[in-house]
Amino acid sequence: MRDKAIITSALPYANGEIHLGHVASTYLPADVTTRFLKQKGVEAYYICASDDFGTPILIQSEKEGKNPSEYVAYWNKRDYEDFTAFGIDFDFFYHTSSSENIKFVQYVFDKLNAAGHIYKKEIIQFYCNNDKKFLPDRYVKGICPYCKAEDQYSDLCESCGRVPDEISNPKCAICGSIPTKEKTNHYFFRLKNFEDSLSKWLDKNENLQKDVKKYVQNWIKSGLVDWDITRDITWGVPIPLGEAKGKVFYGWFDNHLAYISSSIKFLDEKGINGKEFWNAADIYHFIGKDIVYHHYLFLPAMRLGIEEEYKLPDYIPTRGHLTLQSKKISKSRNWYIGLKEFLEYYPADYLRYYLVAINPYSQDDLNFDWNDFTTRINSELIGNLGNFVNRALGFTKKAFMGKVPEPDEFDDMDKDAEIKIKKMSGEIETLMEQNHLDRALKKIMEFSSFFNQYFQHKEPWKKEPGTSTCVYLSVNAARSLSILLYSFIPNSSQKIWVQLGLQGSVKDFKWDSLSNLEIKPGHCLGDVSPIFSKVEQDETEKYKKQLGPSE
Ligand code: B3M
Ligand code: ZN
Repeated sequence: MRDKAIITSALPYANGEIHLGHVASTYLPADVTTRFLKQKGVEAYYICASDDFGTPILIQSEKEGKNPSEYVAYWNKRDYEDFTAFGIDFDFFYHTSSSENIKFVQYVFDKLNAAGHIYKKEIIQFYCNNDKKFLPDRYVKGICPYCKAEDQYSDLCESCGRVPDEISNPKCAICGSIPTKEKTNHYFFRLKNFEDSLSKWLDKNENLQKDVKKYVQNWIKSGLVDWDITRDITWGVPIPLGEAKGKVFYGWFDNHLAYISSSIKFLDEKGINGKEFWNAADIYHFIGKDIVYHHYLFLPAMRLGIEEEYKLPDYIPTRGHLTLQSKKISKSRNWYIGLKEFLEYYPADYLRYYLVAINPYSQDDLNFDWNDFTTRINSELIGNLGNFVNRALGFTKKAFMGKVPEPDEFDDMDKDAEIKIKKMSGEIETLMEQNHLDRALKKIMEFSSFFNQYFQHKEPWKKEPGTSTCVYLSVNAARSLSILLYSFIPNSSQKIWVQLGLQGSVKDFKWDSLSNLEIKPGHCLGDVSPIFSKVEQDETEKYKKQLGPSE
């Protein structure tokens, strides 16, 4: 672990609302990791931006009669608000259409071009004589040549998931007329040049997931194809060549460069040399498994192509997709739950808890299930954690007027409990560093459960000898829990902190201190009340209907 880190998560398209699927695979794991690194004393920054360019956005803005800049500005703001409500704590949220990014993208292109990694080639594209436009990607609809599904975009069949070489029965997606085929010049990035260097980089980077590495290596072995980086549309980063007037870059050429350009802007404005920081930091790009190709091949190849002026990522944590009630999320089929709406019904921490708990560090899909959500919140968050904290603090209030007593001698069980506290920081840290957030959370909950049983077993309410030790250790364990849980459920963690009567914000307390017994005899607790409230099954049923998706 370096003492500096930049964390990014896949940039959300400025093209619609954030839903549970987005946050589960990408934004939440990245946020939890950043919060943890900060607790560890790493100078860590979480940088994100809206992904503003591309044909789908242009088409949608045209449909809504807005100009694309207005359209993306709306979604940039809205997405940021939704993330914030969920406790996603970006240090900086910018946009790919920023002047800084446009400049940087053009700079990178010029450098790649000068190094011989770019070439121009004439290609045939669909063209609409009615709209007087070339029709890339989503501008053409037709029948999928593989599965024969109708009404599919030319760049992706949503029914079989394949990318058609050429769509059958092509129609202009704007006016429905039949397009012609015209010649146009496009620029290509020589991805093929990078087969060896990419393969070497993958081999030597120990921090990348093994299973992902393996299949990316297989793609490389079967041969990479040069990459068309041009679009003949009006919305995008202009290609900085006189001969390329009216042409812009494909969105995947410019979007990931905003990881860098946004970081540099943010850091430079803080008075930190952005480029130096980037190159001295651990670089994390959190993504979902559908964009492995882009992050394990395009992105590193482009950085290699500019001679690693900005270092390649150290970690690309890649996770699977969220399904809803075991079915694939689909906005067009209305099978999704918007984040904003969900948070009108349940506290952010309930969702954060659940989505980390069910989310392994792997590409396996994970499933949001209403019953499971209700059960886990009630039994784990409330029955275990909430119950322990409330019992320990409530009892201290009642029996000792909120003042932590001087401990008596420690019997074996007390000693065991003390060791648990002392070992916790190291154990959890290892899991967090390995990206196993779900396992870390599970272990924290086991710690809570241990203390629940400890408290139960000690029966302090009988006021027999040993009571004060039990109270002293339990209150300290609650303090450890507050620090341990900060990155997962920050609001609840802060509530515990305040109820413990501790000053300031839990986030300012360094990780390693969680294993100290820092609450001393004589310390006074704050006001104590239940941290969580139960999720009622019949309410869940009601919300489930309101929030969708409906079956
Ligand atoms: N905007 C969203 C996605 O495909 C896309 C990510 C860009 S990351 C540089 O998940
Ligand atoms: Zn047309």
